[in-house]
Amino acid sequence: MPDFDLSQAALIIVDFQNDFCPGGSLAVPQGDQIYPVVQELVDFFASHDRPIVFTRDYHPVNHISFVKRGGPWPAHCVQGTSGFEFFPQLRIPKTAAHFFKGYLENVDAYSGFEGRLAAEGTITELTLESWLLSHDVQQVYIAGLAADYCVKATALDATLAGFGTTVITNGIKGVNVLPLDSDKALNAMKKHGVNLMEWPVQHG
Ligand code: VGL
Ligand code: ZN
Repeated sequence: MPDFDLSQAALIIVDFQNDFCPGGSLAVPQGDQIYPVVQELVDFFASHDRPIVFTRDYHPVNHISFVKRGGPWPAHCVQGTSGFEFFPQLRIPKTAAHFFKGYLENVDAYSGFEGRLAAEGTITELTLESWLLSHDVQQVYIAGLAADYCVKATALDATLAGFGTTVITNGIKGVNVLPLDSDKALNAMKKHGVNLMEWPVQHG
């Protein structure tokens, strides 16, 4: 077990959804392989009673980022489809907070900090930044998909908002539209003050 001061830390799991995993419509190569690390992170933060946040793409069928609208991506994470759902094996604590993003037809959003709290079947006005601050969070640990898009955007926004930010390098995978995109993303994050950490997996 890693032993560091978690007393003001939260975990953010970015977009670990079926459509970003092998078999999904916008599959991140080996996206499913982050599962053991993600689950251990979730269980570790849960066992220390620390806040856990899940962000998810929640796109309408006609979302602006889709190819049919002139955007760069195939349709993915569409509201009401299985592609939107979490990676099936993932066990999610009941106390976790859920943030949805990209839910308006004409607005795309990569960063979880552009999301809003989804609670009791509705999307509220509450931003991730306000939610974290109201839970006295000063450090965030981030894993999920995709390293070169939503993880990167979330980590950069976290540092901009003043959170100590650590990305778990073995808990992310990139789309790599170009082969070096994930390496570039890691370098950009480092340059902006994001810490990179490999999570010591117990049984992965
Ligand atoms: C993402 C492309 C389009 C991501 C979301 O979660 O990284 N990438 N929408
Ligand atoms: Zn998307």
